Amino acid sequence: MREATEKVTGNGERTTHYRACHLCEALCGVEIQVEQGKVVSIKGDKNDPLSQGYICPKATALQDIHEDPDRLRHPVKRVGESWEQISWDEALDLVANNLVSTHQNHGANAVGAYFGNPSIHNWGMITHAPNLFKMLKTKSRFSATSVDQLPHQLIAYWMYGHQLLVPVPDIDRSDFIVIAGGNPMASNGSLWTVPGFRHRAKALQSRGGKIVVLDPRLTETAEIADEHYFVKPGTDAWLLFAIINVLFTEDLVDLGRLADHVEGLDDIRVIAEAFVLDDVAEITGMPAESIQQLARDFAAAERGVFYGRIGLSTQEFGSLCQWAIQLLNILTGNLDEEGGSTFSLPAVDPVKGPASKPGHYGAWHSRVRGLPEFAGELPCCTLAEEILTPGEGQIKTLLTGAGNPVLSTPNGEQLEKALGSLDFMVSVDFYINETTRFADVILPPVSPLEHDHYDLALIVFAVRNVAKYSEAVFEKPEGTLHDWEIFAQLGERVGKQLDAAPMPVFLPSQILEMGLQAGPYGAMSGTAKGKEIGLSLAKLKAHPEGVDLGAHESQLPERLCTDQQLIQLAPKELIADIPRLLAQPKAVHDKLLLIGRRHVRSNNSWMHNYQRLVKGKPRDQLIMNISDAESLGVVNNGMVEIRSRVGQVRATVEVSENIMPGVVSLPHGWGHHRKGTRVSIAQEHAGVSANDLTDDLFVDELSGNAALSGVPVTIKPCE
Ligand SMILES: Nc1nc2c(c(=O)[nH]1)N[C@H]1C(S)=C(S)[C@@H](COP(=O)(O)OP(=O)(O)OC[C@H]3O[C@@H](n4cnc5c(=O)[nH]c(N)nc54)[C@H](O)[C@@H]3O)O[C@H]1N2
Ligand SMILES: Nc1nc2c(c(=O)[nH]1)N[C@H]1C(S)=C(S)[C@@H](COP(=O)(O)OP(=O)(O)OC[C@H]3O[C@@H](n4cnc5c(=O)[nH]c(N)nc54)[C@H](O)[C@@H]3O)O[C@H]1N2
Ligand code: SF4
Ligand SMILES: [Mo]
Repeated sequence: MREATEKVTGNGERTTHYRACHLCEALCGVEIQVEQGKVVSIKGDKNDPLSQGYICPKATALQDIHEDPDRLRHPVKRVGESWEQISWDEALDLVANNLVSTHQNHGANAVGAYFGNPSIHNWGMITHAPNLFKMLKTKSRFSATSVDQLPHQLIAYWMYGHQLLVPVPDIDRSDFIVIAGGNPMASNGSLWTVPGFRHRAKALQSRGGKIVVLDPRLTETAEIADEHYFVKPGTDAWLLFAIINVLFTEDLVDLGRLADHVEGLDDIRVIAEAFVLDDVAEITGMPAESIQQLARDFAAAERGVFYGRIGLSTQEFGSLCQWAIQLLNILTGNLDEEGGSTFSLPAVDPVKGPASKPGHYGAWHSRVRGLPEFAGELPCCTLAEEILTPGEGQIKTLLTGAGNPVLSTPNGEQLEKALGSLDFMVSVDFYINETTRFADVILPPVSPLEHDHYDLALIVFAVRNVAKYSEAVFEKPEGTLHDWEIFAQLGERVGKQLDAAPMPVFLPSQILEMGLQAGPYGAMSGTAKGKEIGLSLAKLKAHPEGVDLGAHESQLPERLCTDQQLIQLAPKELIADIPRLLAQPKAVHDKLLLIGRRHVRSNNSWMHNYQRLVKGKPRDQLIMNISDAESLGVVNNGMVEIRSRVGQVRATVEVSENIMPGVVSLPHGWGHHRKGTRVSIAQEHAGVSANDLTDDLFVDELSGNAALSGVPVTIKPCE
């Protein structure tokens, strides 16, 4: 047993703090040393049961964010072009009054909200933001989900009955993994909490296992894989259904233990017949023999798993792709089996627990374009038009929390126009970034090291069941608020004015304690495991390195949330979407297709203000295949103009053989040249924003998820 804080006294006190890095989904355990109130080192924690000492270069940002002079420490109000520091009372009153007056004068839906990615890495926002929304009752809610994993959640909801029943590759026990549209060597894994992916992949390979990558770029993951195939952006659904077709025609379908727990198998067989190998080879660019061989190898693998990530969800057929991925694992008997595609059992269980939200689809539609809501949120590619289009329900006041949609959602320039036209905007964020600069008031929470932490969201996708509570490293300075306090106080103020019944406010740690006690490893659960382990906050505090709760175990059919606990193989909405895929134009047009990429020293739009992470050669080049460069007359390091339906940007070209002909790649999250921000280092490394090219009208129509991949662009060299 270790103390959360170990003190060594000498010339000045040195303390050691154990913590989970919350910056990305990998949740690495870190050991932070502090001397005289200053972080002096951040290292991987070897005793963390999940990450076992692994960290990436971004871990240092925990210190850099904390110390960044650009980080806001007090609420600010915009006065013309400048910002004025105001008190918390004034700020919270001003915000609450504006939220309430918009609500009263224009209706509940005139108050919009956008929540960004870090909001799910911040447990206080998860526990306390809903408080405010219960008061506001707006249907104009948006989040980074719909530029990301929405199709995964939708498919889980339709097939397994719950949006969070998303299985993950059981890499530590697998011997065959196909990775499509994911680059864990750069991203450290997503909807797959797999810290130290490299080490785990190596272990798999040294057990005799194999990794296959399907990606339009020869990525860092493809480089360490055993096989890599180029796939034309946006055509994966063809490929995946062709593999399913091979499984049926070659009699390789074997559902194993789950055979009696599925519905709709015949429908799948019929659908797959439309995907003929030779056609699919032409459409996707992957040779017919390779598709066939991959199907055979996958079916033959003892413990195999197909994984498809963001390159498959942020495309025109994102939902069909994620459906096909689940089908592949089920049809080969790999779902819910050791070394296959397995479900976690988190200590605070969002699936079977009392706060479970299975999801709902199409309960309402966006006002302007009629795209469906999912789980209470509308697709964020409709945010700008919902602000700009007059009529009842037009968004007049916007709340953003932990996000930067100007750089992270399609058609950023249009969104800028929209934000500039709002009656009122408030942002809960500690930076004046490309989005929050439009706010009238910014409410900054404490620094990440000034609050305690428990991961309530991403742990669902972890490769092992673990639980870890991190104490704050520093006490929060006087006169500052946690994210949860900001939302609790706004909820209280808004509730009072709207005459809503007050909500009881518990601390996040009290909510955690209740969740742990009632959860599958808690004494109150009444299960054998619960009695044996008796997980509680006190137990987590006694083990700051984290508590290991074991490898994933088979849980189906009991964990399913569908009627009669049957897996729905062929939901009607998905079947109805197949004709849209079959109508996809097959002709190769004269446009190049734009995709993105990630770099291990970056994280969406907000790791560019730390010198240690941006130093070195620029990383925002447009990668282009040699053959395209030759035919366009573009040279390496030359400047080009890239145009799409919505905009144009200029970028330097990196000519490469590691990208498919006809495809170009530009990372997102850059474009820090915009005026009025306060991110000084990022401004010196401005880059351009890929989302000034991505198109708000280019979506997966079924889910409404943005299609950020496969955007048609034209390119010409600059004079
Ligand atoms: N073209 C293209 N676009 C993409 C993607 C892509 O692959 N290609 N990826 C998409 C994906 S997957 C995502 S998730 C989105 C991300 O899009 P967003 O979530 O909108 O953007 P981020 O850059 O993550 O936002 C970071 C902001 O959160 C703030 N923040 C950080 N921590 C906290 C905190 O604890 N509290 C509060 N209140 N604020 C905090 C930071 O200060 C910063 O301003 O981008 C999407 N956009
Ligand atoms: N370093 C770093 N880590 C991060 C982030 C970051 O910005 N930087 N962001 C975090 C977030 S919010 C998320 S959601 C995750 C995302 O995690 P990943 O899904 O692993 O993200 P990417 O690295 O963008 O990998 C997507 C891959 O899809 C490929 N691709 C694009 N279009 C297609 C297509 O049509 N078909 C196929 N088959 N492949 C395609 C791209 O070439 C790319 O290699 O990463 C998280 N981790
Ligand atoms: S991979 Fe890096 S950023 Fe992600 S949790 Fe680990 S140390 Fe933090
Ligand atoms: Mo994301």
